[in-house]
Amino acid sequence: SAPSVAVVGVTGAVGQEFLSVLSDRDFPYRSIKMLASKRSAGKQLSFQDKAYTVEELTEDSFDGVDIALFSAGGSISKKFGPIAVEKGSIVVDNSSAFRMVENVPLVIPEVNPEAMSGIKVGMGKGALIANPNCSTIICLMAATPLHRRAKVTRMVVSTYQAASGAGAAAMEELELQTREVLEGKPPTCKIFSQQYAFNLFSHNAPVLENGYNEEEMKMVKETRKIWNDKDVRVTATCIRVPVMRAHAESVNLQFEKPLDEDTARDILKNAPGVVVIDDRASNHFPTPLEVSNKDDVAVGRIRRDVSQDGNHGLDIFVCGDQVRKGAALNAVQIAEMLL
Ligand code: 11C
Repeated sequence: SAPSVAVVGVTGAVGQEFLSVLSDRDFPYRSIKMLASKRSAGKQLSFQDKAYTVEELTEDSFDGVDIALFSAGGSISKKFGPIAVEKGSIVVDNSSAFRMVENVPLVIPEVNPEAMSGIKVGMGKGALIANPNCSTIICLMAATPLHRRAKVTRMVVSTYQAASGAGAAAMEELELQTREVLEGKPPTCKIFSQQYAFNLFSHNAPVLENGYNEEEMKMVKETRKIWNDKDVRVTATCIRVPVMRAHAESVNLQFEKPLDEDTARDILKNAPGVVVIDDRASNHFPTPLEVSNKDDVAVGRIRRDVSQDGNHGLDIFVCGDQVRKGAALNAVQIAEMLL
């Protein structure tokens, strides 16, 4: 029979998107629990024409739950993920809590579905599967088909990340600040420490001892784990830009084998979950607005890197909906593979 599902963090930006994606994809379920913090408990939600009351997340929430989709932050995942697994649930976790833990699969279904082989609803025990960071997912959706053909040896990423990556409150802050600045008022800075509207700044994740911030090091480490390639060299610079919900990334690739730009374009045109927008004549390439609320990641600006010898380097520009493919859609695709 269809699985029983729980959505943890259902009132957040990704939690709400879980519901839209489950509905859009007609995900089969026999029951669905809406879970959130005490603060949100009691709120009414409507899902597929049925009314639900948000329940407080507790240690007893997972009795009889087959699949638990978590997006309530790392500390909630750390506390309740193992409890859910203990109760026999398969947890698909959107936080960074378990991504780099050995034996926890870190999965992009189009890229490394084999990492979760054998994990299925009905196997008689719980399990944890981690959803990668949104910037990693969006980058690897485009880079992987090229990597499979010509083997990436080095990747240099620069991101332009949207407000949604920092949650619903950051999106509200961007909107509010935009109005305030236009009205000549001082911007309200609550989520971010500096003005966001009409500005951009280095990603708000903590800066580490090596000078990289956590978001950048996630791209480095997660790529190695997902590609199962500890030698691939990755560097990233992550920037927050005043865009509402889709991330953009400039990705420079260096290959072991030659790969010309026409072949790369053809490979990307045939890649699942990817669309190519690469119209040089009209200067039309992917934009965050065009991919917002879309499932596919868009790639364009596909060109030979003139700083590298022969056809051993390419530059591409990628945009993807951070809330959708970067989070909720990827997690629901993982859940589909559990059935
Ligand atoms: C952002 N990627 O866009 C981040 C937020 O590890 O899941 C998500 C952090 C994570 O700001």
